Amino acid sequence: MGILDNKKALVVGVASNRSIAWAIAEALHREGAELAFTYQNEKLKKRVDKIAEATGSSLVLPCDVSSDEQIEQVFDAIGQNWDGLDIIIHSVGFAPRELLQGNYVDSVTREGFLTALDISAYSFVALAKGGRELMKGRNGSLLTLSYLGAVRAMDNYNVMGVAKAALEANVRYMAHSLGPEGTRVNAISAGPIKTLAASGIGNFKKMLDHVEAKAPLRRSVTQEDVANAATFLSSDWARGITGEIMYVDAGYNIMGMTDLIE
Ligand code: NAD
Ligand code: 0WE
Repeated sequence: MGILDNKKALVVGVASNRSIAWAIAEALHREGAELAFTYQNEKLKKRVDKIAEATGSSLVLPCDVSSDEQIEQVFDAIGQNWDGLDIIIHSVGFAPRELLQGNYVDSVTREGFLTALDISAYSFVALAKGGRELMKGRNGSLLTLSYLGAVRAMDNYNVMGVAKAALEANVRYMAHSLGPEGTRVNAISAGPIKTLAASGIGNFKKMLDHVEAKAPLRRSVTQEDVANAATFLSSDWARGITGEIMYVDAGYNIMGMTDLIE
């Protein structure tokens, strides 16, 4: 008996075995969900095939979220294989690398801004639109991944912070829109985790050390920490929760001034 028995879930955002989406897929599977996956491009297909095999899934579909056509094809395929859909996990973010360093106003461009907002924020509601009919009336759950840079100014996160702010507002408007049909919409705001999306980000180790020194729990979080919270939010245990941004960050976000106690 798992808390997701009989639920069908689509997982978007696996790029490696370190992806947050990979750990979420394992946890959803452990709790009994049946899974479908998408991959961004042919280069990543092999890795997604691996997690699909490990979780007994045979639905593995191409989806670059900048393409409405590919999104439509994903839900056509799901509709042909399943009688409905209960859960969508959106674990996708992207901004051109040059924009994720240095002075925000210097590095931001119109094109980079639009790309960041398109891939990191619009794509969540695009998936909601695509899956809407399949999810209607099933106590469905949509979940995305955010970061504290949505609500605080942070070195280097720059345009991604603006995109995450739009993503978090998207969560609230989508919750308002889809609530009447029984679909919940939430986000997890995760603390920093070493994944592909974090690789090549300067000073990432420094960020982890900082969190481990300052967070109430004196540690950083793991993919599994996020995956367990994601499983809860996707389950009927969270039936009363929608429009929420849940922090899974060892408590880092609550802190103000520290280091005054002798
Ligand atoms: P990751 O690199 O494993 O995942 C990012 C995913 O985005 C990849 O699977 C990639 O294929 C996908 N993606 C990017 N552009 C795409 C496109 N055009 N179409 C389809 N897919 C596309 O890294 P991750 O850390 O697991 O990131 C997952 C989510 O978690 C992101 O939204 C990220 O912002 C968020 N997040 C990460 C951290 C962290 O520190 N790692 C912290 C908080 C939130
Ligand atoms: O959301 C993210 C990172 C998302 C991301 C990562 C990349 C790297 C490769 C978006 N776009 C790109 N583009 C690329 O070309 N995180 C929460 C992880 C992260 O990224 C940071 C962070 C943290 C934390 C960037 C600067 C500062 C902190």
